[in-house]
Amino acid sequence: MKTKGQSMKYMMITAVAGMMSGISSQAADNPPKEPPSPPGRQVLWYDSPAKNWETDALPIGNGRLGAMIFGGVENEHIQFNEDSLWEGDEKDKNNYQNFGDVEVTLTKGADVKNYRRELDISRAVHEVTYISGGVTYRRQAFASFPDQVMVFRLAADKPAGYTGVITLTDAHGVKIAVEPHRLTAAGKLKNGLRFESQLVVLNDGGTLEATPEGIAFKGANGLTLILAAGTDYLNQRGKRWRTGEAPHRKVTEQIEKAVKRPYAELLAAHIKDYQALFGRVQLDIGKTDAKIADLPTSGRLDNYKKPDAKDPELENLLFQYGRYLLIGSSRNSLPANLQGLWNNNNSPPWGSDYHSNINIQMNYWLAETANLAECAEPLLVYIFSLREVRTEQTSANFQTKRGWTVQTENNIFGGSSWEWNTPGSAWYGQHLWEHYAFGGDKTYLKTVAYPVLKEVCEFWEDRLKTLPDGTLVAPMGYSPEQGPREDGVSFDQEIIWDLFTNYIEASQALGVDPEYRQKITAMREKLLLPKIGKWGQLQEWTVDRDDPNNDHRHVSHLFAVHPGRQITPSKTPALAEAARVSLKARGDGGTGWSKAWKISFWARLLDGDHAYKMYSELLKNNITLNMFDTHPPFQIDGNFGATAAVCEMLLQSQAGELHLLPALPGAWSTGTVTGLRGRGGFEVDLAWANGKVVKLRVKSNLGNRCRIRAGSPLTMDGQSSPAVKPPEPGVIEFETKAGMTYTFAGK
Ligand code: FUC
Repeated sequence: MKTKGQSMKYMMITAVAGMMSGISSQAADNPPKEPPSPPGRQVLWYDSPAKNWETDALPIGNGRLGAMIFGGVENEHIQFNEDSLWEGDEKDKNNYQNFGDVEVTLTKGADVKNYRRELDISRAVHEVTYISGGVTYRRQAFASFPDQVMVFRLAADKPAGYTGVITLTDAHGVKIAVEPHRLTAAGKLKNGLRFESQLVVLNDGGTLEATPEGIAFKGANGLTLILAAGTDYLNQRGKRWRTGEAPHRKVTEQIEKAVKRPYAELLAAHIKDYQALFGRVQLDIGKTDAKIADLPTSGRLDNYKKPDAKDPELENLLFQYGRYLLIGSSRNSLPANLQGLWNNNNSPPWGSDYHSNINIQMNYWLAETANLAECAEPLLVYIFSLREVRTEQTSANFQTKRGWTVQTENNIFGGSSWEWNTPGSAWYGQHLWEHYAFGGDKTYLKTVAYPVLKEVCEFWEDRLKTLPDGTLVAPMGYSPEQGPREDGVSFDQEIIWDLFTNYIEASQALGVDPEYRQKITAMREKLLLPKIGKWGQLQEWTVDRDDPNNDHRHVSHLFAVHPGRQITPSKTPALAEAARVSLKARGDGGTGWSKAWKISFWARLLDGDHAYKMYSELLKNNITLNMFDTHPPFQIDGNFGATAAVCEMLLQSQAGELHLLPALPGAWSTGTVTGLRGRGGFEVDLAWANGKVVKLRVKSNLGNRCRIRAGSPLTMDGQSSPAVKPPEPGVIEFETKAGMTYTFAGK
């Protein structure tokens, strides 16, 4: 067996060596010809290497695999992750794990000049360039979704004579197998999860040698490193959460396929694939003064902290960075966790887990609106995978027979810890519903979303308590991190209202279960509704005891404003005003995610200037050098929440109409956006000037009737008057055909 294994490995090395000719011809074609940052590219860039993983290093990711890159001149440090490397099981929530590190140590370069490290989020490519001894060195790195590997290239414009050593370190202490072209780490976690990472090194000229430390290279003009990693995790409880096969075969296959493709081809395939998603939304909220625009990102962030600083392109970059990070941490993979998937610690803050009382949901608010619906799928699949184990655990805790819910902290095996977050599954249901509300896929609705919505309704049907006057309340609820457990907390009531509403609409859309729909409709009528308290606030509890001095970061009782749809300024103005009073009292402080949520609240309350104030405060105070959101520590929900909030400022659709520029701040009075999505299957491009819509394109993907609230008159192109008689000033309504685009001019 052993001999056979070795000879197979040997054959692979020979095959890899044979492919080097393809790679080497690329190296000569790969000098840094283009300027580092042509206009229109969105980049984070720095004039020195990263020192700190959490705040400086830059992330790349393909949804499943990710890396943080430091960009040192003499020592390139790449820390990497794969999103299923988790300790724990159904009973033990435990932690998301670090995978390992790759280091490329190079001999000291002479007089290093013009150092630049950048992350181009319009191409999802990381680059390091510098000049040393008259040679321009250039490194590129990317995480390819089509090839399911990460690729690192070291090149130069003249014979570079790269000499040094490449090491792989496994975060669980596994001994590395060293071959001249390949480093392998294969092992098992304490929970039995098998994992493997492989790094293949291809040299352009010079030599490679296996040493006890790693792979030594000498006199190479270029090097290509291809990294693949995986585990035997499977998101199926019936198979005990395992594929049943060691990850070796798959990881090897991924590597072997990638090494056969020339570097330029891997890069081109990656960029094409990435841009098909990233390019859907473009935003312009103003130009930054050239003097500021030329600063490295660190300088931009510093400058932005000044009281009157203006940098709309940096504000835009933060918006787009959220989209970059979601594409990087949630694609045909597990959902983005508290750190997306980037984690260098085997015992990270909160286990880098899935928190169900705000954080995992916030991670996904942008997915539908910011036109990344594919990136929502990992969450939906994850929710679906938990049903069986959660039903058992829920039944053991609540003695229920139907449906399920979650505790606050969750892992990938359905394991859960800390406080029961009773409305957690109903909140998950919102994501299941919204994927349909935006995309309109009935097969998905029928097979994935509807069964879950229904069983969670059943959970509440069995659990809701009837008060003497017939009102229904959720027993023993908990408004996250506020006060004791009691009946009828607003957080629970509002989420259950949302669940019932989503269920009713889902069953209508499918034309199924009319009787059960009626039952849920009747129950929704009886639910205890939000109340206004003695200081005009929206009550957090049934008892009117909200403290006006409570400035806690959780503002859970405003769920009905956002992401819910029970309270809107147009339909429930008094409750919206009460929500505003509560929000003002909670104040503008908080952690990154808390601020991000508050921006969305202000947007839903149609106060664009307050939303903008908080967006810019988040950017000033909760964004680190690498533009990660910090709680502190690093917590990615604030990045995602900030992007989602900007969408809410520019387009809302929760109230049965496309509301254009509902919360446009004075600071962004002129601009354009393309590709925002609205419920009902609409894609919207907008141009505005002085706060008013001047151009509008609405693409109707599903052929639904379209109602638009623009706030100012719009005329459909090709017609001299509005398409239909406006139902009220500033509102138009018209029928659409699926696949057609409708364009309008505004005054
Ligand atoms: C909740 C929040 C904390 C943090 C943690 C991951 O408990 O209260 O602020 O976001 O989740």
